[in-house]
Amino acid sequence: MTLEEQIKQLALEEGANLVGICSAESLSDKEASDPHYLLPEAQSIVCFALKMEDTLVKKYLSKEDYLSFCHEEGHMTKHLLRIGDKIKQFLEQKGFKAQRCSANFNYRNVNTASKAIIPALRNLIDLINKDDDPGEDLTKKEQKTLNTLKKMILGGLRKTPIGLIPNFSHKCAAVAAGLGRIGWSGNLVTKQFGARVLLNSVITDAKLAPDSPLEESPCIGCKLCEKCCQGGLFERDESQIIKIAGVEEKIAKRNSTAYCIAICTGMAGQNKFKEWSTWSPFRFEDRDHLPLDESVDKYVQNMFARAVEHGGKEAENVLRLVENTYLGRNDKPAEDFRQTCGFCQLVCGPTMKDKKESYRLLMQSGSVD
Ligand code: B12
Ligand code: SF4
Ligand code: SF4
Repeated sequence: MTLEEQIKQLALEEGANLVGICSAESLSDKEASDPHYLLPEAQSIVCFALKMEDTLVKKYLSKEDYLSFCHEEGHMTKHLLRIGDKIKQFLEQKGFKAQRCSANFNYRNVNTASKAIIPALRNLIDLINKDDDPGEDLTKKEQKTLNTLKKMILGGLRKTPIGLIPNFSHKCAAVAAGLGRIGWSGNLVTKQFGARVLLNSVITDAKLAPDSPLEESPCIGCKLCEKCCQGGLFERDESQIIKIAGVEEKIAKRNSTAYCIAICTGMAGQNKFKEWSTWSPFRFEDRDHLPLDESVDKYVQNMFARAVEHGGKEAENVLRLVENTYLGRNDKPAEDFRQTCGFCQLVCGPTMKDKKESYRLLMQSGSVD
């Protein structure tokens, strides 16, 4: 067996559903996908995918069962790290350098070195809750701490980076390695599983024979992904051309990431006509007034600060996001994972019949209070 075949066999034995190889050179033109950032000697990337369980996705979309799907996503993320570690070990045993990426929550422009923010935010939320409790009084010392923490942390949240640059873009690698193509939504769409896959990659200095990108895109242009997005991250009628490893993709024109962050982080999530929602119980004020220009970034940053000031569950939601970002999910139990939207990805099942059924389930699913 060639080295490439051995790597792919190992990935599949470890549970990957799709695996492919691309060259480092093919991805070096874009900051987000330049593998030399993580491994200066990078020559090749092994990219792999795990598929989601369709029945759990449908129960999630129809609001029948929340936690089973959340746990599935949490376990998938851990599984992606394990597969990556096995490939890294294998390559290192062969004498090569290898860098296993994080599946998600790892950005070039977010400094997560100091984890002190996590206990400080916990402390702030506890003090806000205590202050709001009519049966409790803050001591002078607590009041002082509350004021200091508010100044420090709320100021920081109002500067939350919105344009996130990943350490390494798995979607770009997956296109170059032939796992799928970028669909209208901006998600990777595969022939076998639609967009219902999560990705990870291993970067190595081994010069491996690359696979070819798929010639035809599995995206059929149904745009059901856009119909179930409340955030407006991407357009229905306007397109943009992007180029990945020489492949031209015509995808929806993408707007500020803030439009997804507002919804997908669980800060809000009811559709305009109040017929259905995400799994988030929170509704930010002025949902219909989410700015349509670049001021949306500021608006969403303020939303995080306002949620903390509210205290209670809304503040806990922000703490969860901060933990995800700072711990990169590596150090958190899989069961802690909470997803509230992801609809643009989850609606995009492997067949048109599945997509239509998934869309119908979501539209009839009502609202979470
Ligand atoms: C940052 C990020 C986000 C940000 C920004 C999204 C983005 N920029 O693409 C936010 C928070 C909005 C987000 C949302 C979601 N994400 Co996300 N996210 C990432 C992350 C960390 C990097 C994304 C990336 O590769 N960007 C590529 C760069 C090039 O995009 P950009 O600079 O913003 O693009 C601009 C230009 O450069 C140009 N462009 C030029 N080249 C390219 C190439 C691509 C691929 C695109 C889309 C654009 C683009 O277009 C844009 C300007 O309009 C990856 C994990 C990882 N490390 O890879 C997960 C990842 C992409 N997310 C994922 C998922 C599932 C989601 C969500 C469905 C939410 C969820 N439930 O998890 C939504 C989907 C939103 C959507 N329709 O795109 C999966 C995707 C799986 C799949 N089948 O594609 C990933 C790969 C995580 C994983 N390990 O599986 N995400
Ligand atoms: S839902 Fe339809 S249009 Fe959207 S990415 Fe999937 S196949 Fe393409
Ligand atoms: S995850 Fe939800 S809010 Fe974000 S782009 Fe997809 S459908 Fe829209």
